[in-house]
Amino acid sequence: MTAAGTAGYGAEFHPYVDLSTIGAVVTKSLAPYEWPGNPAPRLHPVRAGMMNSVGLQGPGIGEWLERTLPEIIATGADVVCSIWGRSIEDYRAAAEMLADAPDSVVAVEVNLSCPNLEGRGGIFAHDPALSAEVVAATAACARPRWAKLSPNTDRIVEVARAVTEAGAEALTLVNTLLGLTLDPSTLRPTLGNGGGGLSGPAIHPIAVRAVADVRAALPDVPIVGVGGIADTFDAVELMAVGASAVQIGTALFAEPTALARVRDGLVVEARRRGLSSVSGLTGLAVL
Ligand code: RRO
Repeated sequence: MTAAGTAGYGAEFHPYVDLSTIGAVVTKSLAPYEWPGNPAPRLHPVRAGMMNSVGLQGPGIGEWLERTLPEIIATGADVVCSIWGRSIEDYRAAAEMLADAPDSVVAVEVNLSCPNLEGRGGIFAHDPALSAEVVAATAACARPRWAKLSPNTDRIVEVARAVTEAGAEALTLVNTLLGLTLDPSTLRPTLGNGGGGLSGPAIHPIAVRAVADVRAALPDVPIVGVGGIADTFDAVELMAVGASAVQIGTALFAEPTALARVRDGLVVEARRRGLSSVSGLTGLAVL
């Protein structure tokens, strides 16, 4: 799958990879309303990754359903709609707006872990009870909900347990890490909003650890692994520690076709290990 936030809201990657041949297109997170996002610059490349502070810019779910979703559906892709809000009521409204979405919207990813959400006193996914309340409020979307969690906490297992008890069918692990970079001449932050979220190969071992820890505690909950996948083995690693599927994000900025390269690499890797399907890679790690 594409990772939320790295492939837009529509079918813009279709010229590079037939989107009907990947797991799903995961949208950038959408709120029940239009949101302007943060001041530029919003992206900044760093060693082994990227910093971002996009600030949740988006057209709102209503506009997306009407104008952009049809172009993804036309490609034959499955769609996972990522949602965000500043309050529990926002998440509830977002879920209600998706209740009658076409069947191509196969799941809703409840983004509890944006690092660039100003003015609400922290990341939802650092608080197990609050995260559970958000997930419970999103049942109206009437399709499987995946909770996207934060690596910026040592409570990820607790949060994972709380959100699955509240109705999340799967967990997407992990979002970006809080970071800050400076411009070498001005010594001001490189991003328009100050700090941001770090993604890319730098965070890959952190994602692998998060998936392994959550899988050990909750072996029956499906996990979608995401964090710094650039090559096939990165995806194999996330699956081996317990992910049932993976998402690719930062690598797409330099190489949109990485989606197909890693997908095909997983098939080869499964065969090489004598497995009849890629899903056989899940849980193979010897820990
Ligand atoms: O929009 C963003 O700034 C953003 C989001 Br919603 C997120 O979940 N993770 C991230 O690194 N950036």
